[in-house]
Amino acid sequence: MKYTPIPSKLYEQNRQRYIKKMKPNSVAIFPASPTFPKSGDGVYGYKPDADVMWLSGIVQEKTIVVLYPDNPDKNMREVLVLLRPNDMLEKWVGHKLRKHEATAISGISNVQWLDGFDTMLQVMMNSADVVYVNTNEHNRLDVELPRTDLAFVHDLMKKYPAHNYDRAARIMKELRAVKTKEEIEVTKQAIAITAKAFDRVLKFVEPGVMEYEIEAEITHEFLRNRATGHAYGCIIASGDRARTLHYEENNQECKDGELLLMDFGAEYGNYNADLTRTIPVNGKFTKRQKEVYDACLAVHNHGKSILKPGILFPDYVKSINAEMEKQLLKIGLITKSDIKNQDPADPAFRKYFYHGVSHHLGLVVHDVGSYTDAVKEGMLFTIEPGIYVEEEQMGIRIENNIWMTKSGNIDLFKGIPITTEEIEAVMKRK
Ligand SMILES: [Mn+2]
Repeated sequence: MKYTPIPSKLYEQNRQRYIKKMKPNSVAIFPASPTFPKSGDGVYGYKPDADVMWLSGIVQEKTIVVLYPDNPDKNMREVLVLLRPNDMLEKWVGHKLRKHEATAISGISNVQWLDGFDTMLQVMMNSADVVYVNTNEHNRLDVELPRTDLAFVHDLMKKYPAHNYDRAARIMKELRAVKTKEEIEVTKQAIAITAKAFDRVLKFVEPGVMEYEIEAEITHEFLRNRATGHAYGCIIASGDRARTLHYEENNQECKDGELLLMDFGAEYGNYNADLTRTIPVNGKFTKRQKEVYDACLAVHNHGKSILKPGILFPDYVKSINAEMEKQLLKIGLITKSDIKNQDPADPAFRKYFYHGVSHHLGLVVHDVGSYTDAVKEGMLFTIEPGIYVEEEQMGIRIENNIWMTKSGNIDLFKGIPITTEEIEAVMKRK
């Protein structure tokens, strides 16, 4: 990992929050996600399991976190299980964590080697009544590969069929959605790096540059600032490409007169930033581009003014949609009769705005969290309305990351150019 050490307090606090939600005399087991094979003998760069990361800060394959807060043996209330380092492995792939290093990162004093895990677990299982097992409960989960999370649970249940099992993910979903001050501090670093990359790009873009050259500028800025890399496949979409929400080819020329939509974010300390900006390739918005841009910005600002603790998430979405409808009327993309004759299941504004306006953000870009309940203090959301106009080969999206606070919210992207005037001022050339 490239990032500088994160204070272990972040993870200690998270474990305390989790333990408070556990039933009496229960044990919770969190195995890390596996490494994923490429074709041939390669593997993809290790992406730590978000739950293991949240509980321990450990980025190493085959790690397991075990919590057993009511264990009569004080030393066994929090245990971190690690792969035992061996010479040959380290000659090939490099250093593996020693016990004292893992303790420094996680704040967990009892670190055990994986080869002793089964024996250790047997003693714990024989005394615990409830076992929290962790499976991926993301609402949009869709995988073809065999699920190692399920395999672990099945094995455990086969060996210990008489225990009461419960869902670790249900608690995780609720807790991980609410970010602590410490987590926001790390997120702010991811955002600061993302802001630097955007500034670099504003000064770099001109007619004739290729989309991949812009991607390279961003990657350069990310890595030299200790980001792990991109939080997700970055989208550099000039002209009509901007209407494709997950366009990642980034292989076209940016042409004079076009708009350029860029959706990218740095991953730093395993936390993510998620920024979208739309800029004019030649540094100056046309009158029409500015009109559509300002309509999108008005919806964005409306979102910021109402997304606060207490609002029901579906009510927020309804209000955004109403504002979008108003703005689209104003710029002539839809008419009053379009609205009058619309199918309520597919309203007129959907032709130009066809995605969700906000998602939870954290250790995962589309982080876990509820989209049906009231918004809570501590949640971190994106606000990202978009207007996509096929007739005008144009797509605009404006996205910031907003942290819910007791008194309202904080825009973590404050200071990053967002109005047409601010963008044009930075792009201005002699
Ligand atoms: Mn987003």
